[in-house]
This record gives sequence, structure tokens and C-alpha cells, in this order.
Amino acid sequence: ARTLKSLEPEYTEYQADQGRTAYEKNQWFFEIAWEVANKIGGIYTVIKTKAAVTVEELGEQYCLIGPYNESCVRTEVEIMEPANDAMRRALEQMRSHGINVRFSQKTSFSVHLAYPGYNMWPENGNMSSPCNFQMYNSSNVVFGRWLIDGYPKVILFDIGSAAWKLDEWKRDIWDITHIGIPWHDRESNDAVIFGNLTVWFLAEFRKNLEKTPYVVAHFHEWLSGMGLVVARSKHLDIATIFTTHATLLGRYLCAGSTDFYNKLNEFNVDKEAGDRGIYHRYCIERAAVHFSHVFTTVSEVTGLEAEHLVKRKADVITPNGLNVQKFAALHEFQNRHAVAKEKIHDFVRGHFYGHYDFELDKTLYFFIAGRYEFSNKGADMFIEALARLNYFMKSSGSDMTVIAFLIFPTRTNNFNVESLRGQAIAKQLRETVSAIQKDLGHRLFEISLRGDIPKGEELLIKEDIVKLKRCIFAAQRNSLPPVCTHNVIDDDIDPVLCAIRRCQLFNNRSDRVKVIFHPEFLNSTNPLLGLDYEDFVRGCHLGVFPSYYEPWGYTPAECTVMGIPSVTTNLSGFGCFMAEHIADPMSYGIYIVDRRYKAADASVNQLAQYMFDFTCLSRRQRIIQRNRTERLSELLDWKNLGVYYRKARALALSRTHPELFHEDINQNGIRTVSRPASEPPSPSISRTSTPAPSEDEDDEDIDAPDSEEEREVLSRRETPTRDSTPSN
Ligand code: G6P
Ligand code: 1S3
Repeated sequence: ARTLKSLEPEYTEYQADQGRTAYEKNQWFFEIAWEVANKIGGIYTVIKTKAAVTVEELGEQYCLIGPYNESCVRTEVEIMEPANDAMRRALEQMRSHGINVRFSQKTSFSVHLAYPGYNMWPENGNMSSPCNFQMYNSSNVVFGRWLIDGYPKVILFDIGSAAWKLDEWKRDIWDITHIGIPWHDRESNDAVIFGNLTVWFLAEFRKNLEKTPYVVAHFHEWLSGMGLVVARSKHLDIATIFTTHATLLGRYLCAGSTDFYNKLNEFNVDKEAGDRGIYHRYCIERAAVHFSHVFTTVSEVTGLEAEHLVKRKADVITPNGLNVQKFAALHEFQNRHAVAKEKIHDFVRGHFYGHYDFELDKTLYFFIAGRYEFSNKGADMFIEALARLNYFMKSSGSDMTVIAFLIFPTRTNNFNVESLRGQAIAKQLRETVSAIQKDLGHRLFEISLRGDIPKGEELLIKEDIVKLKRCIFAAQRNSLPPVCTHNVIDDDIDPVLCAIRRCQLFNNRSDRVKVIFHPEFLNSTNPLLGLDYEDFVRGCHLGVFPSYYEPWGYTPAECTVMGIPSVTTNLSGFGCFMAEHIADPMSYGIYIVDRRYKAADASVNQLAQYMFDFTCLSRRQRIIQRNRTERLSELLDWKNLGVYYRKARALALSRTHPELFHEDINQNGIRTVSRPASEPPSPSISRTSTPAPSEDEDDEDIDAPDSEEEREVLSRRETPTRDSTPSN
């Protein structure tokens, strides 16, 4: 095992100021991202979950800046006027220049589409005094508090309301950087407007402060990076940080058929970006990377990618954390697993009607979920490995069943009839049985009260049997249970469906692995699988995320904090982070597939083997493993990982204001978690995951067995070994 080091980097706060708050030091921190109060993907999770620890550290000196997205603002932001004078005046100044102007849909001016998406361009209006136009409302530079843990301040700019400045700003950018932004690229246009509004605000804000402040602005991803480029080109006195969560080119290259990691140092980056029509975006990203005082990436693996693709080594790695909530009762997460699993069982009963010949008690739920990037997220590998797992289980005579869910949103024409029918049939049968049960109970009571011993035919009468038969006959089907819950548009070319067809995972009775593709994100109002994502994860047994391109990867991290084991890879930031910090990740329920040094086929085999091993665990072993997985939460808690952001901020300040610092900032600081205190893993390679309890993990940590059968199994203490695995 590696040594256990502190997560706290040993950087020296500038000594004169030790113990003083950001307020006392007159320091201001702004964090700028397109996903502030604007839910799109992983960056939203980063910003949102980190807010509490950042506010705790920086208090009222911290503020987030993002775009104004009305639907999110309506539910997530409490709008108010800023209490801080400098901030209020800066916003007023911007508003007085028309940034708060939004033209009514019913405006008397005729409009034309000057830029795609911005339909508020008056044909012959006076641009320099936009207040001449009919105003829609005056809240389009919104200041408020984001209604999340930490209750941070937010400033949100309505991008459309400043579109009248777009030409001017694009010209400026061209003059300074020679980055030409095509008129039709809506996202890049947004980046220009958002960046300029941010800088405009920061400049006004600085001016309005009486004493010269120390301002740090932390920009995330290329969409906000334009602001950093503009701020530096205007020589604004702020310390800047740029964090990339994925490089533009990396994502594109990986989605193709490139041998990305082995060719990292060979790419002709300009040509590759040009070939993909993203040269200008690439330039924005690269400019932000190089203009920043401190450049960070979310993982080592993305750091390496950035070094080659945007040509700068990261100054700090800022791993992503989560806001970990500990339950008062230690076992609460185990109870929640059982409750949520019951709901998944309900769905499965309906979905497999007519083919429901497997035991739910011996059924395991695996899943993959995320943005629909088929190969980047490793869905290709998952399906291939499921086919091999199916073979392993069949040929070893396993009595377990695996149901694998694939949750990737894509275009559909709603749920398919067969899936809805399955749930309706199960519901009807449940209602019929409960009505019969009630009548039967009443009859039983009446007969017993008379002092008679009830006979079978007196209890379950003919009419009941007829009712039951009707339901049972309705539950017969000629077709196989569907592999997809929805009608996917263009299903003949859908990558998941094509892979399922190729691997012939058709939910046959003889299959030990069944698949269900749910091409929509989950929510509790879903008529089929009425669970939100969190409850669904809790109810599953194993998350499988064999990503090829994954700068961090929140999905396995979320599994971990909920105590659900997961599979990840050594190409994902999360996987590498866990491998670095845990001596034996597998015994903690973190399975890391080697996609870096193995051929694809060997990685598929490794994944299939991990999954097969998992099916061989007893319930007791799964419970122990979940306990261990959950214990890793601390490692992913922002309370610990927030320190890297602190380090980045201090480093940025030290570069713009070295006089504040007495010593250089040391960037070391790694923490490792030792092996679990149980029996040592088998030295025979990877089969170390079979958890056997340690002294402290014995019965107090584990729930009592549920059934006689379970007790018997527990007493046998089965421990699967590699020998039980069929060769392939
Ligand atoms: C949790 C519950 C137990 C239940 C177990 C099932 O630990 O607290 O009561 O027996 O989950 O585990 P399984 O891995 O079979 O879903
Ligand atoms: C990115 O989002 P993605 O799913 O497109 O940023 C996330 C947050 O840093 C990260 O977890 C993920 O790996 C990246 O890919």
C-alpha cells in the first residue's frame, strides 16, 4: 500500500495575512461558467456541489457569473438587488447601456434574424440608445442567490439582450487575437457576448471599489474562456484561472476511430481542428489556456491531453468532488438500496411479463448512464462485455440473472406500446389479486367465526379463478420482452440498438443477461420506471462506466458516495484518481478496466470477467462491499477536494501579486487510503474483490440475513474463485 499522505497541499498562505478573511484582505473571487444555474452537464455539478465549501471559505467575497436561462432561474434563483455597493453600481451602469433591455415579442419594430437565435435586432433603431425601444422587462442582468447549499451570489447575463454589441466585440477580438468567428456559430457568438459582458462587469466593479481590490476570476471551459481572453487583452488587473473539463479536440478525436492515447504527441492540432470545422473554437480554448495565470484540468489524464493538444501543462489538477451527505444512521444507505431496488423490481415484473421465469431475489441490476456519446462513454464495450457475460453465466450454469440498463437520452417518439402494456398488465394483475385477497380474507373470517374449518374451494371461489385466469391469459405474449422502452427515431442506425442486435442480446428466456435501453433520462413521474436518477442508482447493484474519453466521470463518483460499486477505466479521471489514492480499489468496489495498455478485446474480457465475478458474490459479500464503497465518500468530498481550488486561487494571486507571498506555493499533497482491514487479497492477480469481513466489519456492520435460505448461504460463506469462471 502506498503511504498515507494528507490531501491538504502544503502551500504557505502568505504569512502576514494568516488567519485573515477574504473580506479583511479585500479579495474578491468570481467563478464564471456557462453552467452556473444552467443545467447542461458535468460542469453544472462541479459548480453546484462545490458552492457550499467555497462560500464557507470566502463568504460574501465570492460570486458566480453565468448566462441567464429563464427556466432555470425561475426555479433555482432568488432574484434580489445586490447589497454590495460596487456590485450594484456596476450592474446599474451596464443596465444603463442597454444590457437589461429585452424587446417585447409584440414590439412595433420589425425584426430580422441578424444572427441565428437572436431575434431582437431592430432594423432601423438607434443602437447607442437602446432604451428608446419598448422594454420587455428590466431584469435581464439578474443578480440573486442560487438556491443551493451555500446560497451563493450569482450574476446572470441575458445573452440575447447584448446581441447588438456582437459585431463590435467580434471585431475587437479579431483585431487583438485574429480569431475569426463565423456568423452562424451560435455557441461561439454566445461565448463572445458572455465573455464581454463578464469583463464589462468586472471592470466596472473594480472601478467602483474605493480601495484597490485583489480580484481572482476563475473561468471554466472554452465557452466562458472568451472572457478570460478579453480581460487579459484589456489588461484588466485581475488574477485569472482557466479550468478545462475536456479539451474540444480531445472529445472530437476520441469520438472518431483514432488511437487517441498512443498518438497524443503526433496530432497536427491545427489541421485536426480545421478538418472538424472547430478551428475558431479551438483557438478560443487555446488562447484562454495560454492567457490564464493558472491553468488547471480536472484530472491527470486530461492534463496530459491538454499538454499535447493545447500545448500547456496544467499548473494544478483540480479533481471534482461532491457534496457528501452522511446519514445519521450508518446503515441508512443500505436500507435505501433495498427500498429503491423494490421499485426496480416492480418495473421488471411488468417489463418481462410472460417471460418472468427468473427469481428477483437472484437478479442483479447493472447500469450505464450519461451523455449519449456511444464509444466515448464505453457503451460499445459494455454491450460487448454483456454478451460475453451472458455466455459465461450460461456455460457455468449460474442461477443468477443480470438485467443491464442503458440510460442515454436520444430522439424518440415516446414510450413503445409493448413496454406500456407490460406495466398495465402487471398493474391489473396486482389489483385483481389484491381484490381477491380482500374477499378471501372476508370469507375466511366469516367461516372461521361460525366455527367451521374453511375448505379450499370455499375460499378461492370459481369467479375468482376466472378473474385470475383472464389476467394470466392476458399476460401471455408471443414476442420477446422489448430491449428498448421507447420508439427510437432512426432505430436502424442507433448505435446502442445496432450493438444489441449484433450481440443478439434479445432477452430470450435462456439468456442470463437481459438488456433494457431507456433512451431518456429518468424522473419520478416516468410511467414505466418511476424513479429519479438518484433512487435508481441506489437500487442498482453495479454501475458500469467503461469510458474511453472521460476527463473526470461523475457517474461512478456518484455511485461511490451512495455506496454502490462501479466499474470505471484507467482512461477516466475518476478511475486514475481512485487508483492513485486507494491501495486495492477492487476490494472497495471500484473496478478499474485497463483500456490504456490493453487491446480492446482484452479490455472487454476484463470487464466481462469483473462482471462475472460480481455475479458470484453472495448477498453478504455484496453488502460488505457496499459498506466499503460508501466509506470512500470522504475521499470525494469537496470538504477535502476544495483545497485544490484554494491552491489554484492562491497560485494565481501569487503570480499577479507576488509581493503578497513570502514563499512559493508547493503543489504536492496526495492522500492514499490503505487497504481495508480485512483478510489480505489473494495474491493471484485481479481476483481480490471478494470481500470477506474483517473483525470490525462483522455482524454489526451487516444486516441480518433476510431468509432461511440466505442464512444457509451465509453459513456456507461461499467465496467464488477464479476456477469457477468458464474459460472463453
Ligand atoms: C441492504 C438491506 C438488506 C438487504 C440487502 C440486499 O443491505 O439493508 O436488508 O438484504 O440490501 O442486498 P442485494 O445486494 O441483494 O440487493
Ligand atoms: C465533462 O462533462 P462530460 O460528461 O462531457 O466535465 C465533467 C465535469 O468536470 C467531467 O466529469 C466529464 O468527464 C467531462 O465529460
